[in-house]
Amino acid sequence: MRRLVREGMAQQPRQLPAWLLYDAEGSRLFEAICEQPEYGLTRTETALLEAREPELAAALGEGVLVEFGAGNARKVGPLLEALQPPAYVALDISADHLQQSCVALQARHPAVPVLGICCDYSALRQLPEHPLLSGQRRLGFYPGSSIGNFSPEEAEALLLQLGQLLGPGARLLIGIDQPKAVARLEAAYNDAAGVSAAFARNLLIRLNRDLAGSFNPDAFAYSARWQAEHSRIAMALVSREAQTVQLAGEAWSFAVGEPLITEYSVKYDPVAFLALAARAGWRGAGRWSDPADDLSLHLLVT
Ligand code: AVJ
Repeated sequence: MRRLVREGMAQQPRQLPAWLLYDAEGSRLFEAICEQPEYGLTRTETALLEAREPELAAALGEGVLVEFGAGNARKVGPLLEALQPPAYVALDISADHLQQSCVALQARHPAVPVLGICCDYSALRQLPEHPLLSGQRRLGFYPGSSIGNFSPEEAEALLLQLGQLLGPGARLLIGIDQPKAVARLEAAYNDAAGVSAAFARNLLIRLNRDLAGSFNPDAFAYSARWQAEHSRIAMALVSREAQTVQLAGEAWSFAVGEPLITEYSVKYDPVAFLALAARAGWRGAGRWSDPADDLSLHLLVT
């Protein structure tokens, strides 16, 4: 963490890995974002999963279900009911959150063995050995457009790696948010209640705690802007003044107006996403969309 933070702070513009946003408080704030009226992604995708559950389950077929970045694991319910997989594996960076999610999910679906693995899934090369996983085909579930946190180059490398982790016969059901009206996009990442801003500022609080930082969160203004040339929302904390901050044993100075990028959220139209997936060895085998065509669920096969 110390090394990644130093590398990110030395970049121009400064940018920290998005998974750092998800300490216990960050995970709680992200769930609150999902309930804001401006942030429709979670509601829309959940409704789509529920409405298309029989088709999605039939298209996925048999295998152990592996979810990347499971969070509260509230989206996988319909698939678990329809598929009754030999096991469900939840991967997430936030340990306490993951534990609670798995316990709650196991109670709701007693017939499916639930395994939780706390990790940065983008750095995971293989699943640990486990009797429930050996000799089983693996189905990936990667909802929420979380892959949008990665640059297109990183996303391509990640899809390649997920294919290797899932192994022969792998299938991947992935949720992708699409470009839409700029006003809607910017409002989704800067809600009126200020939850998105609190989520970003919580990163500074986390760094103060975990890496002996001296950030004053109030000395940074939150900004979420659509960057059309990159088809992404850029979320940043912008220094309100010239200031120097201690972090990880070093001093970092910010000019007035200098941003610290907290995350990007890249949006892909279906054609662009399938081209990216193809470069990583995946073929599109199905696409489901909501009535407004705001987002897609893509089924990828190897
Ligand atoms: C979890 C990456 C999908 O980009 O929409 C939402 C993160 N950050 N609001 C997104 C997020 C602020 C979210 N992902």
